Amino acid sequence: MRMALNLARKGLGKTLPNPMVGAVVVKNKKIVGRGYHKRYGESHAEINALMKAGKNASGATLYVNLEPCCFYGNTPPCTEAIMKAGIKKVVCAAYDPNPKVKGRGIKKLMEGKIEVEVGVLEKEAKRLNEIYFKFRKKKLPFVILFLNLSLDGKMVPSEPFYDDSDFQKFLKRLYLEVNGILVNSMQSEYLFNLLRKEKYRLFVFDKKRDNTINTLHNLIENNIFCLLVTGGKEVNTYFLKNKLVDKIYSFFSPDILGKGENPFGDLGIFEVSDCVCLEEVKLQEYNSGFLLSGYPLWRR
Ligand code: AOF
Ligand code: ZN
Repeated sequence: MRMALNLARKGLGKTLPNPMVGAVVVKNKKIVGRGYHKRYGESHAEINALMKAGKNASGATLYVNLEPCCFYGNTPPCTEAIMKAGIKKVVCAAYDPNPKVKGRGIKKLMEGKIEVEVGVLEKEAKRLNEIYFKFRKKKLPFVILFLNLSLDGKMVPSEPFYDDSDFQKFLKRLYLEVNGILVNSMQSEYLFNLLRKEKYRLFVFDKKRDNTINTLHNLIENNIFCLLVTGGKEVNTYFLKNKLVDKIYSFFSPDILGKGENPFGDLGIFEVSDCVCLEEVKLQEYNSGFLLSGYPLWRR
């Protein structure tokens, strides 16, 4: 399954609104076929892996990080191809939240007398496709809040990571998934330069004008599945207070400013025990600073 997840990752930035999916066919403890969903509209992971396996697929086990589909979309149902190939057992990581699938794929396979196991590395699989799961379940884009802070927690008006090639690699990877950026009116030159690469659509935040939830729903209609919020204090506070943030990246440069703006204003929290905390925190070291990431948890 780990191999399936790694194969799936190769589709990063090319599959949305489809998920990233990888599949491995195993027979007599040997890998006889591997495949992944390369880009939206093209054949599914299972089909690519089954093609590689050929006749060896008969009696083999298929590992896949998402429940196989069971309907005609851009491509025919994977469940049919799996049964036709004579696969004996299917191991998958998670159910597909697509209303056209949602357990029906598993049911179809079981009706075809195929042994099925669901839930292997489920958490990792859901994280890998966190953008897909969010829009399928909530019809909302996955919102990433990006903060650029000094060591004393103030918003840094420049980009200390401008010349940091390792950090640029991280940003490149991030921008493969992000397709909309929300800013407030005060923007840095760096961000504007990035936005000129037109793939990203720019939204300017206006609390008075926008009903944010409606606006976010509209973004999905416009194929914005992942929104990067990188505004000022007002935007950050609004998004966090309204529980609209799915993930936070906070870059800390080892500089002490002594003065400057805090990234958040009043969040309406009175007890320390009620504060917003981050889960699954990771810390990555770069030449120009540290990048902390995590998923916010609201305790109230
Ligand atoms: C799979 N394997 O590799 C992927 C799946 O229009 P289609 O035919 O490409 O179908 C897209 C839907 O199929 C997508 O929304 C999701 O439910 C599922 N994605 N399923 O068995 C794959 N990419
Ligand atoms: Zn499929």
